[in-house]
Amino acid sequence: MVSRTVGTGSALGAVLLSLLAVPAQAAAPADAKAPSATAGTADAKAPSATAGTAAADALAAPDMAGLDAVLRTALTQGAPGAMARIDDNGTARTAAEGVADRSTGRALSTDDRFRVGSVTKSFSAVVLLQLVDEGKVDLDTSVNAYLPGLLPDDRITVRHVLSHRSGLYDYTNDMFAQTVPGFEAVRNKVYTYQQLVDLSLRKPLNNAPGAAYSYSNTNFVVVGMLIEKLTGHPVGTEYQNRVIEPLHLTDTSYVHPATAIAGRHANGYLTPDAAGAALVDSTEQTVSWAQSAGAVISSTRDLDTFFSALLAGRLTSAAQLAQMRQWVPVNSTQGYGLGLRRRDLSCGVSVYGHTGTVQGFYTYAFTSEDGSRSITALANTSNNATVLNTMAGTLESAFCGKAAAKAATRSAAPVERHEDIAPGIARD
Ligand code: HEL
Repeated sequence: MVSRTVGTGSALGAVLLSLLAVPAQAAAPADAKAPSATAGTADAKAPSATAGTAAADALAAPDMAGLDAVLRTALTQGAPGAMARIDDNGTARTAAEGVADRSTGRALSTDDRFRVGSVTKSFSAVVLLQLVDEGKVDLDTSVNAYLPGLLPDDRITVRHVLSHRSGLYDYTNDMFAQTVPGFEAVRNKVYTYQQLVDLSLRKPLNNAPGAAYSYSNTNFVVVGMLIEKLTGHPVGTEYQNRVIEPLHLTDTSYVHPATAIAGRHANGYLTPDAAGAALVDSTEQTVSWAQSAGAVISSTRDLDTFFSALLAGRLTSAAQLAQMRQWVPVNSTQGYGLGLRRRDLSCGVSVYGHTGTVQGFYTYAFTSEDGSRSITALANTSNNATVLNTMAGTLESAFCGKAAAKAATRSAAPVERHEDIAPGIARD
């Protein structure tokens, strides 16, 4: 067990100062326009802005012993390593168990970089919402107005793709129906965005535009295409200029289609479908199948900094942050905004961020209402729903403190609800 407390006051101060230079901070119109039903569209699941308002100053102290117990449990369930970093008002607390590299036995460290999977979607959403702030794109305009002829239905708006309500089929359902063969088939492949959209469009829409929440990587491939079309730059350049540099995220990169994770990093270990089969080292891959939906590399410190800044309102205008926080229900304890998840914890606290599953890496990165307390947790395995569910407990330890442990002894641990879009892919 590694667990330490580190003051980060001066580093945080530098970040805050630098944020004064972040573009698109100007006060924007206060009307956080709620999505309206397009003619002929059953906007059955209209997002609401009301859920999740617990004040950050009411948070219990993090339960570091409970956090470490969660990480150790993940190891007993098959994760080679598991770690978490909490950044709480300038104080960092870290815990790590197990190994970063099974071949050398090197211990996992919270300084290690890793693949963040769909946490990338929050980076993409921030870039697009900054473009909304700049008047370059409108949330309630058809995607086809910006990318003529791309999508089969003109009623699909920019807001629909950002909130997974477009109905666009998720091509990864088929790609990863068989876990290891699916992964090996794409590990070194380089796709264009158009090719990924074409894979999706082989299947009909899951639902009429706006009618239902249906998580799909295709949506954030379209977001990447919008960013590139509107800015004239690759998404990596926009992440760099708008998020990575202003926040000094020195562990964060977007290197598509390069396959290596530069610098000190955790190796990822994919769990095969066959029970008892050896883990597959899945560290190196292009992640071209995901790109703006999932190819960012980062660290626990950087993701804490990112979500703290986002919820504190330092990456978009207040109006666009309010748009990101218009929730579509996912299940009884979760909502999806615009590239942002909300999770309601057992102690009544709601937290904001994203989860990520990319071969060999499970990530949870969430922050409090005002961004003052953040946690990023990683297990360096995937295709292991037991580990995924266990790692959700890191949020309970970080934001509910010892109350979470008490609640767990009173009733069964909270059960994750999965949208089983493809065999073995737990999506929520
Ligand atoms: S799935 C999710 C998660 N998101 C979505 C995206 C991401 N990741 C993927 O689409 C990867 C799917 C394959 C993952 C692979 C594994 O476990 O490594 N599983 C299989 O191949 C199963 N046959 C909704 C969970 C998110 O949290 O947003 O990241």
